[in-house]
Amino acid sequence: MKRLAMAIVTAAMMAVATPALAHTSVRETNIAENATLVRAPANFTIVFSGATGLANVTLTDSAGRAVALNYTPPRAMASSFAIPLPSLAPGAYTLAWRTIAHDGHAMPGAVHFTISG
Ligand SMILES: [Cu+2]
Repeated sequence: MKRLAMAIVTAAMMAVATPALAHTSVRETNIAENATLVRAPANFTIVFSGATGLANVTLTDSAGRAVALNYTPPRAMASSFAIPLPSLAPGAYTLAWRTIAHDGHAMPGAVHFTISG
């Protein structure tokens, strides 16, 4: 049972890391998955393998409450984005986004991180 759960988690992580070939993939984020940071950087930066549309970005705390972001995605496609972050209280957060590929398909992505304070 434990093995199965691990396999599912691994598969889910791979699905995030390697989206379908026709789509852009995440090259780099300045906050690594499961990172623990003393404080939030001024911006969350994300670099994709090619130009993509960014439909929306959300930040939620460990209780699932939305943390307000002062950010509107650009209308034009781009290969990198910088999302200003507010100062964050210690706790666990999920930064999630949705990109729109050239073919119109939406691709979700997320980074989970903890602010240790
Ligand atoms: Cu597609």
